[in-house]
Amino acid sequence: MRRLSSRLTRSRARRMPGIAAWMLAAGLASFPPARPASALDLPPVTAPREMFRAHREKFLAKLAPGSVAILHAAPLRTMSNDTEYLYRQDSDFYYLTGLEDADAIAVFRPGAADGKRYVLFVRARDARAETYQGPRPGPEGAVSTFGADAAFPIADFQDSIAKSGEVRGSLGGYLAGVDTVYLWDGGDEAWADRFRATLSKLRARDAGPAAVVDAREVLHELRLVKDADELALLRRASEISARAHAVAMAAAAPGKYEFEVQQALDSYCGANGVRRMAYPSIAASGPNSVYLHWDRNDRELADGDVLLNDSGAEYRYYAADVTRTYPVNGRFSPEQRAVYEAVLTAQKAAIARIRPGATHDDIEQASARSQTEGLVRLGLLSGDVDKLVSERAYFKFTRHGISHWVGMDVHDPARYRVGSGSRVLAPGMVLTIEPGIYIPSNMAGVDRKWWNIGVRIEDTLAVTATGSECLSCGAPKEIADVEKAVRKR
Ligand SMILES: [Mn+2]
Repeated sequence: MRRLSSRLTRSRARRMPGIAAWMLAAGLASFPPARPASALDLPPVTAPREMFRAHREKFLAKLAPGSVAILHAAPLRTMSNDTEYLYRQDSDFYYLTGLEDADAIAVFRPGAADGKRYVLFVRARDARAETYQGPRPGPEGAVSTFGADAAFPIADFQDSIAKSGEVRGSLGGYLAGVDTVYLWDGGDEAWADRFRATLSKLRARDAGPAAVVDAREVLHELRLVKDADELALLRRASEISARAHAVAMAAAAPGKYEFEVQQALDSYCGANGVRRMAYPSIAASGPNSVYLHWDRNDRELADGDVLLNDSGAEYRYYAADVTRTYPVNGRFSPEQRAVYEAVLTAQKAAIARIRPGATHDDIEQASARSQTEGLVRLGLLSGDVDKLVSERAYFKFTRHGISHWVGMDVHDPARYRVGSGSRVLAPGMVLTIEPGIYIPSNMAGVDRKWWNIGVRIEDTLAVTATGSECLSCGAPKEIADVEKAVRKR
C-alpha cells in the first residue's frame, strides 16, 4: 500500500515520450514527478501554535498572585565521548512552549505590570553553529513564532532575574516583589544548583521569594486532561503504532530473530513520521515473554513460541503504549490460546468500566477479578474467587498494575490517588489497559505445559463523555485476527 504512489510515478513516466523516457532509461527514474509522491499511510498531524498558547493560559491561571514560574529546558545529554543522544525536550517545558531549544528558560509572570507575562531566554543566533545544526529561532523567532511577549539570549537570564536596587536590599528584575517561585529545572541539576545559589544570596539580603515550589505539581494536573489538539496527536501516535503491530506480526516466523520483528515495527513508525519510539521496543519470545521489560531482542524465534511485542510510537511528543502477543508459527497452542483468552477477557472487562465517574481503582479491580476467574478456569489457581481476589493470589501470575496514564510521557506523571481516594476519571484523560499473565519455566506447582507463556494485551484509550475511545484497537487482537496477521507473511 505504502509503495503504491512511487509505482504510479514510474508507470506514468514510462508512458512519456522523448526526453523523459530517455532519462528513465538512463536511471533518472523520478524525473519528471507526476505529482508529489507521498508514501505515508497517514498524513502528518501538526500541533497548532494555539495549542501551546492555550496551555500557557491554563498554567498562568493556576499560578498564585505575586508569583513567577521559571522552567528550564532539558539539557543535551551525552551518549558517549562527543556524541549526544537525539535531543528530547522536557515534557513539561514543551507542553508550555512547543520549543525544542536546549538550555532555554521560560519565565511566567501572572501579574506582570508591563504585560510581559511570558518571557523566553533562548540560544542566541550563531552563524557558525547554524551551519551545522540549521537555523535556530533566536530571541526574534521566540517572539514571532513561539508567541513570547519578550525574548532574550540565555546569557541575559542571570542579570534579568535579580538586579540590585539603589537602596540596600531593594531589588529589580523578574524576582522583585515576588513571594513564590514555581520552579522546574528540566533535569538540568547543574543549572538548578546555580539558580538556588542565586536565591540564597537574595534571601541573605532579605530579598527575593521566600517560597520555592515544584512547578510540576501544577503542570502534571493540567497535562492529565488532554485537549482536542493533544487527542489528535495521541490518536495519530496510536494509529501508527497499531498498524506497525500488524506489520510486525507478518514479520514474525520461526528462525527469525526478535530484532527483525522489532525493526519491522520501528521502521514502519519511522516511515510514517515518528522521530523516536516512546520507549525501547520489547520483542520477547518464548522464555523471554515472561520478562516484563525484555528489550535485548536478540533471541531466535522458535516454532511453538509466543512473541510478546510491547512497542509504541512517540508522535510529535505524544506517546502510544501498545502490546500484542502472538504465536510465531501463526497458530496458538491450546495452552497459549487459553491464557490469551483469559487476558483478553480481563482487558475487555476493564475497558468496559472506563467512563467518567469511575475510579482508577474500579478498573484495576475489574481486571483483577476477571484475571482471577480466568486463572481458576485454567486450573492455575483454585479456591473461592472473592477470597483469591482479596488475598491478591492472582498477583503471582499478573505481576503488575493494569493501567497508567499516557500523554507526552508513556507513563504520564499525574497522581493516581487524590487525598485518600482513587482518581475519578473524566473526559480527556488517556490511559492504558494492559492485563498480563506470565508463567516462567520451573514455576512451582504449575504443570510444565504452561511454562514459558507470557501474554500481555495493551491498548491506549481516551475517556470520553460516555465511556472510552480505544485509540490503538486497530491492531489485530481477536485470536483469529492475530493468527491471520502472522500467517500473512
Ligand atoms: Mn504500558
